[in-house]
Amino acid sequence: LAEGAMLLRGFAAERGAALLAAIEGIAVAAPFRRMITPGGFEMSVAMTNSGTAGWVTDRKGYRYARHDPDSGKPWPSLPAEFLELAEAAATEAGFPGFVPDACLVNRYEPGARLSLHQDRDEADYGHPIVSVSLGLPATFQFGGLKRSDPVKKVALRHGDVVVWGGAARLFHHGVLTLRDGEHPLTGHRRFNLTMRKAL
Ligand code: MD6
Ligand code: FE
Repeated sequence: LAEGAMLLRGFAAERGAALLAAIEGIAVAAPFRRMITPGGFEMSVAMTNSGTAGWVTDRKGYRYARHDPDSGKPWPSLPAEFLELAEAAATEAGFPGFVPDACLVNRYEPGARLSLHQDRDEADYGHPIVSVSLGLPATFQFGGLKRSDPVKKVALRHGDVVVWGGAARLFHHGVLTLRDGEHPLTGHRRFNLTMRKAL
């Protein structure tokens, strides 16, 4: 995609069912919810987390929190399948030894979108992010350091993994409005895992 950003087509495809089962387990302890942006808007993407820290947003801002604000409990721990996949994908992309401590789980239903943003709430941008797409396909927008930089569009399908770090770590990106469809494992939904070293 760019220097530091690599798309690994189908890298997680054969693990899709196991990853989705792990997501179901996470959602039992920490249900998906639509969070509120600092500007007061409800996000169209529903989110939950696993790991030592989870990404949250509310009227006070964006941050990582060690506890689920809805329950007051720690987030469910990172499943072993997530850790293994993150390490393997990062190694394949040239970032060996990646050990995430946070996984944001995004759930898209038809009509949901994620506007252009940077991932910059992590403590150290020296670590990459590993992103896994499951279920319905989506169009990913991939820009540059400036919000106004031109964007490339790339289709992300079930099992695709994106690893990015290095020069691309702070590039803007987003997901266009999800179109309805039916996937054998997820029905009318898309899930995305983004694994990070947040703390
Ligand atoms: C998504 N992904 O694919 C949203 N962020 O649903 C992201 O926002 C993202 O794919 C950082 C690194 C990789 C990503
Ligand atoms: Fe992001």
